[in-house]
Amino acid sequence: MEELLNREFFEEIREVAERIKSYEEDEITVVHHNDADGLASGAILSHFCNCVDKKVERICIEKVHPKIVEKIHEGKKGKIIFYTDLAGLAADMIDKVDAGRNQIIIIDHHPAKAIESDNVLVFDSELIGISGDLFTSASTLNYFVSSAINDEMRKYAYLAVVGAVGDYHDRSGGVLGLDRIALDDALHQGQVKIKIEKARERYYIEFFEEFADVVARRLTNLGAIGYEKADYKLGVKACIHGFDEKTIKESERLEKMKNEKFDEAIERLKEGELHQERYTQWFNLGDTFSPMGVKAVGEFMQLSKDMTFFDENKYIVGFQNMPDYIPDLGKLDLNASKMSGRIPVPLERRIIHGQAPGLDYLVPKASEIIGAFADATHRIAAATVLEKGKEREFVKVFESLVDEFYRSR
Ligand SMILES: [Mn+2]
Repeated sequence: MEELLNREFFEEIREVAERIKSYEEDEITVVHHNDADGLASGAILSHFCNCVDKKVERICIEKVHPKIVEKIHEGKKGKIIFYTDLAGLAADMIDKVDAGRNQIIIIDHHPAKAIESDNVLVFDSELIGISGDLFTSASTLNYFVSSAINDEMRKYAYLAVVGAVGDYHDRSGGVLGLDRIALDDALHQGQVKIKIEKARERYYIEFFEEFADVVARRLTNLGAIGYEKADYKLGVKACIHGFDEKTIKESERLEKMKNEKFDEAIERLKEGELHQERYTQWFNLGDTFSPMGVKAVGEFMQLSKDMTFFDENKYIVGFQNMPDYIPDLGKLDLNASKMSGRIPVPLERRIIHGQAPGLDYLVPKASEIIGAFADATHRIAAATVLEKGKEREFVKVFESLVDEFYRSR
């Protein structure tokens, strides 16, 4: 594998390994995202900590927000805190909140900002020139880091495959890049079999006796739809121990609830709750998606973005209120709204050809301007967390950025 990857990648792994080796406390905190890739990442890292004889405090969050980070770091000193499948862009904020008390290791594949800090290590594929949108999931990164340090972790190669499929990295017909190397590892170990269906690869995972896409979907149901009742715990457990009947039932129940809520939302948008601007069409779901986590708005848009009630030439921006209760942390005074952005296919083509600005530029930039916190941004899908009540202002700034792009051409 070494010859296939760049040197920086191995230097990063060595750095993580050194920090773990010299760590004398007995507990490590793992903060992870709540979608399939995030749950698989949380499972890999937790298991890795156990492999190096550490206890794990696991915290599943939907979004990186200063108030959430404050709560996580409250009372901690001299600890290692991992953040994974999120926080690539939030390193600076986390560094400020932590103020040198702990060692923070961010393992992420979303666009990131490098920072100069002795305490915060940002291991983000994007910073070493590997697209996290196409070539590596967070699970894949966690798999490589943990299995390079501890050989026992190689048995979890299948989780890298689940994470990559969960993030739709198989969308061109099969997973690529680092994800592919992890897949090869899993194939060689007999953990996965490839099945070709309609010129598309599907990955059958022996451990789950199920395909990776089905497993990823269950995990996303548990983590994202069942977020407020902490069903991600069932998901992380299933990653390592398999799915029991109860967990599968719960995933199905959540999916049914989600479909009902999504249908209701489509009706409301058709009936006039969709606002039209020059370049953007937007809506605010408020609390109507509760008790689903705020990932739901993004998934809703992913499923509906090409339906005919949306203008195929406009950006789609949706908001959903963030609850003030974080299952692993308790009640927080967040007063926050989650924004998701998606792109109908015709506009997507223009973005890919550089004829229109991508969400990876628009969302972080607009967030910076209004003081919001973008942490998961890709060209055609992005999210940010803003203060509740600033939704209109966000759209305004977003519009002006698109306008600026066209004027400058
Ligand atoms: Mn991910």
